[in-house]
Amino acid sequence: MSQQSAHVLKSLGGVIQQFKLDSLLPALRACEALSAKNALLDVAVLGQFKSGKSSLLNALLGADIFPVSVLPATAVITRTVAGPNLEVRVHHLDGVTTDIAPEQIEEFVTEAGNPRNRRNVAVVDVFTPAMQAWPGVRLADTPGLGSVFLHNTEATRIWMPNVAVALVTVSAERPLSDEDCRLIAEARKIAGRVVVVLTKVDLLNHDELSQMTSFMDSAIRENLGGAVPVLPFSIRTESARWLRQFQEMVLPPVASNVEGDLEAGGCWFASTQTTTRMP
Ligand SMILES: Nc1nc2c(ncn2[C@@H]2O[C@H](COP(=O)(O)OP(=O)(O)O)[C@@H](O)[C@H]2O)c(=O)[nH]1
Ligand SMILES: [Mg+2]
Repeated sequence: MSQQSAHVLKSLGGVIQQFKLDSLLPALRACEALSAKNALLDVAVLGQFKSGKSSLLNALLGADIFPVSVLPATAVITRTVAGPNLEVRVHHLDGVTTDIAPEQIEEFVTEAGNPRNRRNVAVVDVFTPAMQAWPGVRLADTPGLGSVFLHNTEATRIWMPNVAVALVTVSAERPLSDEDCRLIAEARKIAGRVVVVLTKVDLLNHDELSQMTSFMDSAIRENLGGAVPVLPFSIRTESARWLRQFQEMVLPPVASNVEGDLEAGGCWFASTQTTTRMP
């Protein structure tokens, strides 16, 4: 970090503390993190509740790290990054950090274990050997947007400026909604790259999947005035194939561009082509 940036951030921190502007603390932390040497590239999964965000991340990691539920499960932003052992670190809103046992994670990141975020968690970091394939990349699970739990939605919005790559999950159970389009538009403004992941495609037959992806391509073009790649995905059937396709298309370019991305301020990709990948 340059001396000037360090000075500005320090002054900002002072102002935030003096006027008790706690809601600005996450944004300040984001600036500090991005300015730090060896900053990580954040790849975030965003999407409506139950659209399969946590399941997608668990499938990618090959480990059940993120809690999955038929009810809204993820209450705070949970990030995962490479580490030699499985370790879980909780950052509280007041700046205090505590390490917890991996079995305790649900008590901190789920709505059931941490209702209305009464434990005042800012973010949870999971260090795992499962991320060794993507050094420098931090995958983040987020609370769903369009939520009945307003504090969850707020947590995601406040943190979004950190995101270099946004994966927006849209469930095959329901066609692309206005809310999904708004989220994709918002993600495009903030993240350098946006990929829409059409989840739960096991619920569709081949023809329905074709119809759904063409509908999404045209709806995205119409609503956003440009194309965004749409990738089908499922954890239930043929998961190995979807996963392979996802890994080929999304993660290696991200991992190999970590340094360039960070130097360029996190923006290395602007999609102009629809690249829906069909089976
Ligand atoms: N049929 C089907 N169900 C899925 C798939 N992925 C997730 N689910 C289910 O969808 C529900 C919500 O999943 P979750 O990952 O918790 O969604 P999140 O709230 O977006 O993180 C759970 O009941 C999952 O078992 C999938 O590929 N196919
Ligand atoms: Mg979740």
